[in-house]
Amino acid sequence: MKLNIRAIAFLLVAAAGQSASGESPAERDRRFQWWRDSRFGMMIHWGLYAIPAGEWKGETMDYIGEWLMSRFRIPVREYEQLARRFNPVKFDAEAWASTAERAGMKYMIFVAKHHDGFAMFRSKVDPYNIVDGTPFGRDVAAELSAACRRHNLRWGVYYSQDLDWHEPDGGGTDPKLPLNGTMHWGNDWDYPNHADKRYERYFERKAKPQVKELLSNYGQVSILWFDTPHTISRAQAEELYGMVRTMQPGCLVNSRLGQGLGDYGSLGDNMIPSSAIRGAWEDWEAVATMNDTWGFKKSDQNWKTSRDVLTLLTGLAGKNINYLLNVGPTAEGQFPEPSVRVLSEVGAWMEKNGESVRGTRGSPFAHDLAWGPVTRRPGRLYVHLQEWPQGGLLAIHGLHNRVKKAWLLSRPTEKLKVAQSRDSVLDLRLLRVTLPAAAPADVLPVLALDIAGDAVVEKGLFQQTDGTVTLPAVAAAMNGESAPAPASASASAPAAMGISRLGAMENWRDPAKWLTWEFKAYRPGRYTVKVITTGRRRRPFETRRKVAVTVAGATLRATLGGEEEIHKVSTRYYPQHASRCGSVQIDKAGAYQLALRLDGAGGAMGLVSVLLTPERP
Ligand code: JFZ
Repeated sequence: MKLNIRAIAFLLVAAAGQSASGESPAERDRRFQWWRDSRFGMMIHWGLYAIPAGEWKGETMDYIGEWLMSRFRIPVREYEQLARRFNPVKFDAEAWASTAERAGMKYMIFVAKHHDGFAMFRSKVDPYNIVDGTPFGRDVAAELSAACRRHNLRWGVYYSQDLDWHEPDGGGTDPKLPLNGTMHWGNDWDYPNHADKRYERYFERKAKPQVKELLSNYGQVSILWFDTPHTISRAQAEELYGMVRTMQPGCLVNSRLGQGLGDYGSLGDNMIPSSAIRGAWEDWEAVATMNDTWGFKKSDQNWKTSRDVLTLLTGLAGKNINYLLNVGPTAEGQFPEPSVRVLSEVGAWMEKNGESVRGTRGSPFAHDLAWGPVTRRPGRLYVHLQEWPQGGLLAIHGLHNRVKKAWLLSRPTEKLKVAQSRDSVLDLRLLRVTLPAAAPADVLPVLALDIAGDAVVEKGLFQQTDGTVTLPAVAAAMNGESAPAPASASASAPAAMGISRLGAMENWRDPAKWLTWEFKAYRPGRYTVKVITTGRRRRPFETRRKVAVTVAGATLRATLGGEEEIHKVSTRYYPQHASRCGSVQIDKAGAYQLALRLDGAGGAMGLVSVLLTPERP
């Protein structure tokens, strides 16, 4: 392996766990500027798997379509036959790039090689590719990257650097550690003897040289999106990172390269955090499907609506998180019609309201307002009105700036009435905006507020103008000390308690630790107290923990029953449940503390928030 001085520098710095390549925060911000301003990108999962489209010998698969070869344990020699049938005569790079651009997307990430090992680009490394191995014979990566440049889209590629079911030395954990009840990560049906596998042979022969081809032959590459790092070593990950940064210095690498390397955090599939994320990475990207599969499946018609997509896009933007939305084209080379329709509707919204997403940064408030998520740019705030205030009377607590002007982005000539006051007891500013009494017909209206200077908001947590008090896990103070782990604690000790990528407090088992929140309430009354928890992917409610909630001099003891499932597009894959713990009286406006304790032993739970709701709205 020949590495120039620059690459060696990357490796030395990366190995030291410092910021990649020793770049300064200012250099890093420059590298990230276009990506942060974009907020919205398209991922494309397209390959041989689009031909069977989720069906194999009469059986429809119950998993994501690009995993067909693994799900049906199809022998390599049999799966390879699909390549001879791959002739997507309707493929039109211009149409794909134009659809992405018109939807308001600013970058494209094309799956160049997925786990099945088939390269969707010309590769001299391996003839198992779209140019040499199919009747189609065209380099779609070359056509698509050129079309992206014509349509103001940054070009990025996804490469499965670890899993490769076509190769005897492809990665994947030991089959004794299955992915799920029936499937394994690696190919143990053609290559059952795990001990014979030498990932390093695969890495040197295929993965590394193909990544080099992708970095050399398609002009500027703005993102290298790696995936499922089960086997790759730290040294191998450093080598790939160093090669990317040497050959494409501005390129961003996601965290699924593995071994803690990369430039930004990739959330789990369809994982939508309930709060802004504080943790391993400064920048984060959510990756999501438009139905429930990445690769095309005939049977999957569970399409999200444009309102769903816009709710996710604006909710994520309000948390400084990019939204990478997937399209799975058909074997003929076309985007599924529902995808095209939804993206067209999203584009129509972006035409009028895109300034509330593009080039903005996340909310200055501690969490979404009762009406919806907030984004900002210097001198301006955007409130995405997922809920329309009764009678059009919008009130927002906690904004310290003078509001100079208010209007709906979809009605730019209609200036709205604004009134600002200050609650003397709580020293809490109150903004009132008079919107049209009835919500406009357009989906997800956006209120723009021109403010004097950059947004300054009340610090801490305070009652919303709809009377609710939301206490998010991410804003809790952790109290108490865990009992020291017994010396015999094995390496498989349970994961530590902390805020997960979902924005929830996870792995909270130890009753010796409890959470507290300080908040301001301005409205005396009786309040229902609910604990909101989140489960694992698509799992029903499973905690039933006993808790004790202490607030306003009262203590409520309850067993979390998860009786109310919270149905939002953001909780579709990671369900959230509300458990009622009782009600408390708040006698007067003022500052309060709420403490949440575990009562006795029990399973871990993912705490999203504690919610106080007035019993009389
Ligand atoms: C991976 C692939 O296996 C899948 O086929 C698709 O390409 C997706 C975008 O990425 O699936 C993952 C990888 C990581 C997580 C979940 C699914 N994760 O970290 O939770």
